[in-house]
Amino acid sequence: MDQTIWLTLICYMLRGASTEQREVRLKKSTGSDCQTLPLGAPWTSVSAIECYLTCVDQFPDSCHSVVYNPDTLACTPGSTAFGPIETLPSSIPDANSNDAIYYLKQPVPACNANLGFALYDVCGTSACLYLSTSELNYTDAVQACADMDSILFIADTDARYSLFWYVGLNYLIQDTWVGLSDIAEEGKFVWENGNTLSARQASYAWSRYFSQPDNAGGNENCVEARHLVWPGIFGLNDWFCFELNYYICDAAAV
Ligand SMILES: *[C@@H]1O[C@H](CO)[C@@H](O)[C@H](O)[C@H]1NC(C)=O
Ligand SMILES: [Ca+2]
Ligand SMILES: [Ca+2]
Repeated sequence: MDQTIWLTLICYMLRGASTEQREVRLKKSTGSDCQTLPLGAPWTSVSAIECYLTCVDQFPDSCHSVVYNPDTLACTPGSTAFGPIETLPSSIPDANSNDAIYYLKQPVPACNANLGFALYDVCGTSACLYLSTSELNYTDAVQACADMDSILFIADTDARYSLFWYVGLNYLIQDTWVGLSDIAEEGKFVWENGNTLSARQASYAWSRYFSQPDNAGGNENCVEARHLVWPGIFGLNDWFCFELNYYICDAAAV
């Protein structure tokens, strides 16, 4: 059951001498569907809408969600919303209270369905992805994506990782390459867009069930999404680049 609703607001915001008018669509989600990270300490607001407007006023560039509790009137400013990631410390809302999260839809990338790409969306973050139907080694997968003006899937933020998690659990049926490797320098994992895997992401993204990454045989340098049993326990694993795997191309990250 979808327990979410979109609220459409017209916001009038005073910015110096000029008045900016824009439409804001906030989606309300209860329980544990969506989370965010707090941008600061909570304050009191009389409504969820006032909560959001105050958040934008205080954090014009980074407020993408709020958590509002109608019992306590507590309003907590939040960053980009993301779907549940197993254990991300300090994430809100608190699923055991009447906290509700209201999040803003992020820009939706153009998506060319003719090439087999489709939009996937979680908690307002979307990506235009191609889920392969055949297997290639890592270097051939990188090239296959490039040939379609795309890049192996990049999950370099909490929001994009949660989208990847959602796709992994709901659509993948085999071990699948993502755009992450330590080919250039052993132990230093870099996304195909050049961003380094952050320590915080590393704390939740690797499969804990086999203590990954383990650089088995001294030669595992490419990263796959791996299930213990498909569908089942899920996480990242370093793996042999020459092995054949399914792969995900990401058109939005180019
Ligand atoms: C991947 O396969 C191609 C042939 O399709 C081969 O030329 C290339 O060396 C292989 N890459 C790896 C990392 O094994
Ligand atoms: Ca390695
Ligand atoms: Ca491994």
